[in-house]
Amino acid sequence: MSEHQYLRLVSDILEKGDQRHDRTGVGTLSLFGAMMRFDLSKGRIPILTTKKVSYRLAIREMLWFLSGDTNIRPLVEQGVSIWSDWPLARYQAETGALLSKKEFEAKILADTEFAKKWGDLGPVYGRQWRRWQGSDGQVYDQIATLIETLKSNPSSRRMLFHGWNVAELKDMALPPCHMVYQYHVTSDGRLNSLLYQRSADVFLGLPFNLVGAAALQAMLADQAGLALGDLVWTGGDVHIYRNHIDQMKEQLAREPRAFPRLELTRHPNSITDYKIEDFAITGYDPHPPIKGAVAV
Ligand code: UFP
Repeated sequence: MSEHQYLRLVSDILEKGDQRHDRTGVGTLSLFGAMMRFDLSKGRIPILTTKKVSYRLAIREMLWFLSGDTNIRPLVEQGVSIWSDWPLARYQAETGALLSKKEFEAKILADTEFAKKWGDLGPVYGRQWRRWQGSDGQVYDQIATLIETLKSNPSSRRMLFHGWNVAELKDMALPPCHMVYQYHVTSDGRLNSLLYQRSADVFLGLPFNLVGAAALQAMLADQAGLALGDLVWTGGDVHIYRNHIDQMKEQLAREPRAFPRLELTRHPNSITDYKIEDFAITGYDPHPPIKGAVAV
């Protein structure tokens, strides 16, 4: 079962990880360079079962990326708080105000101007994927180009999109972690994908990133009329925060179960038209959730 790959990665990091200081001040155990390969061809996608993963949040986040939006407001409207810590930290640093996340999110929802000013994350994923501003003055929709190429020239070796827009990094709340997605179509019409993630929080971030990448692959295959192949995940700085070590040991002691199935129940005309209700996940039978604080 392929969840063993994740658990092996966790135990490798716990055993051999370099103890490092990191930007957040929390400290990590870290390995450099890792790979996992998940076979999606049987309809199962890598939603971890050794703890309950709120996969709907990850799919909602992916739909938000695809919409091209970079403001947290539409996420908060759907009860998704995963991006709220960054703008809240900026708000507190710049105004000195001490708001809880709940209070901050309430203001984002109640006040359009406040949301515009404080809820934007800068030119993060959605902007780069859908509206990359070229030095030639043109705006590039990398996702539309990708889908077009998947349909018209599936043997291309140039099917990828990239979030690391060097000129705009300084304006982003967080430089992209899941940074490059490359695609490949086999001669029998299966869509493979390879995600390169430069930095991976193995306990909190990575389980989400796997769901997002798999959901995206399923949508792209649906749009291009292809079957699903492998999802290859590769990580650069792959780390466990020191305050997640106990949780990771607890998770390692659990026996993985079969990954759930994903079925898209509708075939929208465009990649931007998918709704959360279109993702039917069945057979998800995870162990209980494990809580841990996110390092901002
Ligand atoms: N992180 C992830 N996945 C994500 C995301 C962030 O694992 O999708 F947005 C983690 C990786 C790292 C931190 O622990 O957030 C980003 O910090 P840095 O930019 O210093 O790598």
